[in-house]
Amino acid sequence: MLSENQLSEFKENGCLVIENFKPSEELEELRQAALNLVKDFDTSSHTEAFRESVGWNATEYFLSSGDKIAYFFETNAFGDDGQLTSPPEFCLNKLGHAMHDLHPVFDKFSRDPRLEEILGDIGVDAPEIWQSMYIFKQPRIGDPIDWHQDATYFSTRPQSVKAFWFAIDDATQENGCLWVANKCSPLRQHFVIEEDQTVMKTLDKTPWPDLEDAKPLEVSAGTLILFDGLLPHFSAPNTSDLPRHAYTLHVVDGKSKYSKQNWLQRQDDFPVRGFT
Ligand SMILES: O=C(O)CCC(=O)C(=O)O
Repeated sequence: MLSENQLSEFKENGCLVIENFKPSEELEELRQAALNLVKDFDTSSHTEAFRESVGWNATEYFLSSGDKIAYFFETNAFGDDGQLTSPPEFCLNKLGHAMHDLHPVFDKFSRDPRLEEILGDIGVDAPEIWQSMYIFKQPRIGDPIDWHQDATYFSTRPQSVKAFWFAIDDATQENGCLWVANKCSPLRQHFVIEEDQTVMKTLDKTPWPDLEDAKPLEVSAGTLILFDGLLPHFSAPNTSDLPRHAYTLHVVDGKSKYSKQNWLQRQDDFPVRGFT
């Protein structure tokens, strides 16, 4: 699937941009599926948990979302009275984290045989899809995502996590496209569960790259960005009037050892799956 040039680009930069990967019909099908989930989401059925379900807040709601379709809001989604300031479709941050296993449209989009081929090309022989996220990055209130490496959240021995990031809309600097470092670097942090508490452990004190050593990935809808779990990346706030929907998958190699301290674990009755 990947050419020699693409393979060497991925090896060198920890990142590969593949334009026109998904046709517009598939993008629209996924967008519609996400919006239908939002339409069916009964905000009155959620009490405190959903008010706390903002960004990466490690609440019980977040920590138990690894095998569910859960709803996470932008930081500014709630007014002083604790009520949503606009309907959920305009202030949700993302849906996560198991749409790929629980929803037929997400399942089909995620289990595209070409993704498995790409993973084989880069040496992930026994892929396991641990997480899916539909990220809304709302116009004007879309929160920034700070510098991080995905292996912080999906640690394996040896490190193997790879991210697939699909642009559902055109992504620009104005609407908060991804920024990536020029290359992979040592894993700085591990987000772990320790004695029922979540802890961000420092593993390496290498500073995050300067902006001059990062590049914005301005891409059209349908583009796939593949990146390594050790590649630092972030996205700035969406200050524009346009949405920047994206869909991501995090995949590890089942031949590596998945850390028991990772926040996302699956139970025997709902095990992690690959592409079949
Ligand atoms: O889409 C974004 O804004 C950031 C996504 C991201 O950083 C991730 O999936 O790890």
